[in-house]
Amino acid sequence: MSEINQKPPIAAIATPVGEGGIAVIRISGNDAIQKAASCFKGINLSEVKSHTVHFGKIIRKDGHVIDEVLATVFRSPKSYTGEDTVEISCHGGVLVTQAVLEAILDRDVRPAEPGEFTQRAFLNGKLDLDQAEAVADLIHAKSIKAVDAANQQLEGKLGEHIKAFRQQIIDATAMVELELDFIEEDVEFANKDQLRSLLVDVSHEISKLLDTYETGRLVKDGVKTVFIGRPNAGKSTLLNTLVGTDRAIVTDIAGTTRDTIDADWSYDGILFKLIDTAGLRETEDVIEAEGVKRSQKAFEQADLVVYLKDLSKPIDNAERIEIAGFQKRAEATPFLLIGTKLDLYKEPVDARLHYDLNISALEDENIHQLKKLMKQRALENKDYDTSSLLVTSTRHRDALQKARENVQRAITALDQGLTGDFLSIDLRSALKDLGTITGEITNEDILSSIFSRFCIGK
Ligand SMILES: Nc1nc2c(ncn2[C@@H]2O[C@H](COP(=O)(O)OP(=O)(O)OP(=O)(O)O)[C@@H](O)[C@H]2O)c(=O)[nH]1
Ligand SMILES: [Mg+2]
Repeated sequence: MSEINQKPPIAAIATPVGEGGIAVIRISGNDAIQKAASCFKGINLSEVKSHTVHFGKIIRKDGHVIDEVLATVFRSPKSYTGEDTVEISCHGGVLVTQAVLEAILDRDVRPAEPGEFTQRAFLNGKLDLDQAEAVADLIHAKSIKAVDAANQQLEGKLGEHIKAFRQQIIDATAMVELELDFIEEDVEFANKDQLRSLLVDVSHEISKLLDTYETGRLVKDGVKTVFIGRPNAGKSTLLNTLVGTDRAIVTDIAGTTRDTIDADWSYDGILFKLIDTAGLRETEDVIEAEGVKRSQKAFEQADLVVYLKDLSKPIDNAERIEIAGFQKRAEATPFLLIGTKLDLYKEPVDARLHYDLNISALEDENIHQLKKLMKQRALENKDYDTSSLLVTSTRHRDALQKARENVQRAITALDQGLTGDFLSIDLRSALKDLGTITGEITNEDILSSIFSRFCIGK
C-alpha cells in the first residue's frame, strides 16, 4: 500500500437528508480526531484506541450542547480513506444533524466535496479507481443484479483481470526490448513465435472481457423497453399491469397517451425501464403528432421493442407493413410481437403474422410468460452470466478497446517484420490504456468526472 498522505480535515453528513433514527457525520484527515475531540464532551477522543465507540455530547464553541452522540474513532491507516477518521452518529433530524456538522466545521474543518472521502481512499491506495467507481455503482444500483455486478468490481475482480493483462504485456515488452538491446550485434529475434502467441492470447482475453459489456450495460443501466403499437392496443394497460400501479391513464378513447411515460420495473433481478408511448397513427392533432414523433424516438433508443397488436380488431395491410418495417428497423434490437386482449379474441390467428405471445392484461392471461420472455429476449445473444465479472462502464470498455487495438497493432508490426521499437511503442500504449482503468495512470479530468458522480459524504 502506498504511503498515507493525510490531507486537511473535511467533514460531511454521510446519511441521506431527512428524518430517521440516526444520522452519521464523517470527519477525515489530518487532525480529524483532535478536531472531533474539541467538540466532544466525554472521554478525550485524542487518547482512545482505534476502532472504538464512545458516548458523549457535541458542543458548540460557546459550550452549548447540541446532541448526545456516539463517536467511532478510526486511526490511520485503518479507515475507509486511510486517514484518521471519526464517525459521529447523532439523532437523525434534519436540523440537529446540520447543527452537529456546523459545530465541527466551526473548528477549521472544511465541508467535503462529493466523493471526496472515496477520492482520498483512492489517492491513499485503499482502492483502485475501478473499485472507487464500483462504490458509486453500488450506491446507485437499481436492481439486485446491478448490486452483484458492482460488488464483483468492488472486490477487485476487474482489477485482477487488468493486472493480469498488464503483466502479460509487460512480459512481451521485456522480450521486445531485450531484442532492442542486442540490435547492434545483429542478434536474430529468437522468440518471435512465443511473443506472437503471447500477444494473440492477451488480445483474445481482452475480447472475452469486452464481450460482457452489452450484458453489463443492461444490468447496470436497465433494459430500455418500449411499448409501441396502434392507439388503443393496450400499451398503457400493460405498463400499469407490470408496475402494479395506475401509472398511465387508460381509457377506451384512441389517442389517450400523448407523451412517452417512463416507469421502472424490476423482474428477476433485472431493471426494465419501461416506456409507454403514444399510439402510432396519422393525426391532425398537433399534440398527438408530437407524441407519435416521440414514440419513434423512443423506439430508436430501445434495448427491447414490444409491439402490441389488439387481437380483437382485424389487422389491415397498412399495419402488417408497419410491423414488418419496425421489425426490420429494429435490426439487432430484440423485438417482440405481442397480441393483446386475448379475452376478447374469437377469430383464428392471422397466419401471416408470427406472434411471440398472446396476452390479456385485464384477465392476467400469459402475463407471467410475457415477463419471462421479456427477460429472455432482452438478454439473448448476450454473454449473460451475472455470476462472472461484467464490464459495466463505458470508460472501462473504451480503455479495453484501445488496449486491444494497440496489442493488435503490435501483432501486425511483428508480422510485417518491423523493428522492435515500433512494437514497443504499441505495447507501451496498451499498458497505458489498461492503467487508466485501475487508476495507475490518471489525470485530474478523469478523477473529477468520476468523483463528481458521488454524493456528498461518500
Ligand atoms: N378486454 C380487454 N380490454 C383491454 C385489455 N387491455 C386494454 N384493454 C382496454 O383497451 C382500451 C385501451 O387501452 P389502453 O391501455 O389505454 O391502450 P393504449 O394502447 O395505451 O392506447 P393509446 O394510449 O390511445 O395509444 C381500454 O379501454 C382498456 O381497458 C385487455 O387485455 N382486455
Ligand atoms: Mg396509452
